[in-house]
Amino acid sequence: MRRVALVVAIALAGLAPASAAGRVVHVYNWSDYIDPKVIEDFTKDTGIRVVYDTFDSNDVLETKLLAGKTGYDVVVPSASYLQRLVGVDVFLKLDKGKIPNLKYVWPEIAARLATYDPGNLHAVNYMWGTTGIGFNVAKAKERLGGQPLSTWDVVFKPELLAKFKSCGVHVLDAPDEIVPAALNYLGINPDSKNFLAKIRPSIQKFHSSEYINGLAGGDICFAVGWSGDVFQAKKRAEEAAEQTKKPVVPVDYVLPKGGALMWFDSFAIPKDAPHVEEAYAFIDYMMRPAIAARNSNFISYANGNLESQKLIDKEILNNPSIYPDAETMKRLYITTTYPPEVQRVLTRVWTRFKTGR
Ligand code: SPD
Repeated sequence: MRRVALVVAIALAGLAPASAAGRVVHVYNWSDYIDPKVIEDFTKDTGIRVVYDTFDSNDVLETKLLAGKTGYDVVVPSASYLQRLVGVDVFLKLDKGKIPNLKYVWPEIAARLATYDPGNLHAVNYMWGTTGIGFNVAKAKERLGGQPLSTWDVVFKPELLAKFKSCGVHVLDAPDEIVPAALNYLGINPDSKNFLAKIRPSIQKFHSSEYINGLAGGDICFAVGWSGDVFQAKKRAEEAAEQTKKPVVPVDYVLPKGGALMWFDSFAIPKDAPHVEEAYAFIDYMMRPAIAARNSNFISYANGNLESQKLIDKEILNNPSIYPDAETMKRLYITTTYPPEVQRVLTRVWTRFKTGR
């Protein structure tokens, strides 16, 4: 993935504490998952330079962490991967005294995260969201003839997905999410072999980040994707229309009625992190309510910081597809880590699905 080396010179920042000269933190986070100004401000406020790399797949992150010596100080695995990596002792047990802003965590989210990391010993929730469908409202209307796009039928009924083939369909390259979505759709029908193969011809690409610009620019019309990313696509489409004075590409997100995955991405520190003190400083900074709110306002994801909600834009906080209300919450399910033998089957099923063989 893209490497964004944010070398914010301490000398230029002017505000940097002199004692912090030369300090650095290496952060490995999801793409499109932070307000870039927040990184600059972190350096200004603490004097710690940030080297910021991005990924768009838990599998990529996991492979690196299992190989070791990544050089990263802060990483952001999703909860089911966190669970497996905690099991093989990849992360430092957090010294919570070094993260005073933990007092702002949202207890409900911390409790949910404890399913994966008992006692919340190794991770602090950053953002959380859901996996649903991003779509071009106008193209969906044309193709579905006014029938609402509100269930997973539109993905898993081959004849429905085929209607979108001509305007571009992307699906997350995330077997741990798409296979459970298919099983949930089937009501856990185990015989899913041919089932996925039938929708394969309508899918142009498996990718976990290109769909943001794809939807915003009208190059694709349909994506199984992550909530905040689709809302970022909507925002980019609106900004582009504003700049070009052309009609806006109408993007929307739906959490299908049949149920959708809810996931949690959390900060953790690898055991072999070279700059542990700086990693704590980074996590603590991200847990400042004002900073957590700025990030959520920028990336359209819910965060795990209760106090920040006072500062979150109303259109984000009151959007049930970002901050689900009790009714929406009932439709969300979670997945936990797979034992290695199941993971192997999943990988095989996924490769067969993608290659269409
Ligand atoms: N662009 C940031 C997307 C973050 C998505 N995290 C998803 C994890 C799903 N298991």
